[in-house]
Amino acid sequence: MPANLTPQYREAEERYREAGSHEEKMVALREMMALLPKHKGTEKLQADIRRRMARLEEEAEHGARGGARRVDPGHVRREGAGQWALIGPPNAGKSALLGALTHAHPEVAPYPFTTHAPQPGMMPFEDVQVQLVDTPAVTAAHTESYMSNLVRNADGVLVVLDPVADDLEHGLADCLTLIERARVWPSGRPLPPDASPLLVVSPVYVVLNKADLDGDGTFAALARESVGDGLPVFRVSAEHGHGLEELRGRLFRDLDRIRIYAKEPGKKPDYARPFVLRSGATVHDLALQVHKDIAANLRFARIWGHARFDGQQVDRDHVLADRDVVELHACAARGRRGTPRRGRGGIPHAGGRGGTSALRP
Ligand SMILES: Nc1nc2c(ncn2[C@@H]2O[C@H](COP(=O)(O)OP(=O)(O)OP(=O)(O)O)[C@@H](O)[C@H]2O)c(=O)[nH]1
Ligand SMILES: [Mg+2]
Repeated sequence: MPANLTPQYREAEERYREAGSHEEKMVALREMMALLPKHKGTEKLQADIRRRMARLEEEAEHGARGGARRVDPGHVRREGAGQWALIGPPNAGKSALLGALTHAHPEVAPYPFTTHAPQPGMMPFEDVQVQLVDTPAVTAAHTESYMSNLVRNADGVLVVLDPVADDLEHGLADCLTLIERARVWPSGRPLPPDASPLLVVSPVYVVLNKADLDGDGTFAALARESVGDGLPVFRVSAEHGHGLEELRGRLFRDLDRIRIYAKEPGKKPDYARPFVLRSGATVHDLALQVHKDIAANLRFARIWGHARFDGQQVDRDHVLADRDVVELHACAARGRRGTPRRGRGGIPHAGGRGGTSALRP
């Protein structure tokens, strides 16, 4: 079957060929995947792109095979339910916010340009964890070259500002320029009909930090006017805790993920380690995350939660809802002598896919 590749796909492929850095290659591969028509004729190509992405990911972590360890300063391995990039002008409190929301201990100091490299931290929320990445300051004079890819690769962007600072408007403008350069379109703004297919639509929020220094919210009100429409604004104090709980909830919910608790027949659900899937995921998507053999041999599932009744039998295309409990039933795989082996019916406990594509918290 012909692949019918579009000119935009060819352009992304060209960018991949010309990419100098690891991150540029990764961005180009993601674009190729997004632009690739999804049908039978492109299945091999899809698998090939996925393989190349996995290899790049592996190299970023452990260095090219047989070669020297190759560290990409802008690469942060994705972990947990999703990744938010914290960007902003110097001294706004990005590191203080990372420290307040996660178990990380970044350096926080009363002078600019304290943070020199991206630093991740895991934010607990209910029974999952969301990854936040603190980054070096963004200014018109200097922004690390990898920032654009870091912003594009994240699932969401937090622009952290100090509303009491004199140059709030410049700080905001510099961050918006970076977001535009990264070809990220804020999900709160309507996408123009002639938008480039290469744009990535992600939530972009403005966090007005240091609310404790702005008691009656006068500065925050002025800042909101500068921010304009389509960018939700949160008022917090990283150091005093104000507004952090609301932000924490939004940082998970707005990733548009669902949590699924797997159970084996006759046993209790595993509430400790939910599988995290994209909203709209089906029983088959869950099975793929649990184990490819289970996905291949899936017969049906039983659902507790948003089903019509507890233990309802559903097929592979059933769309799951947040906090469903699911029991997967796979049929017997054929043994060597042609006799069907007994299917396991249940779910191997630690069967979540490894690597970056798994959304296991
Ligand atoms: N009053 C108050 N001060 C804060 C708050 N959050 C951070 N700060 C202070 O602001 C200063 C800068 O904080 P950082 O977290 O280092 O800021 P940053 O944005 O990471 O700065 P760079 O790494 O230099 O870009 C420090 O003196 C913090 O103590 C807050 O909520 N309230
Ligand atoms: Mg910092």
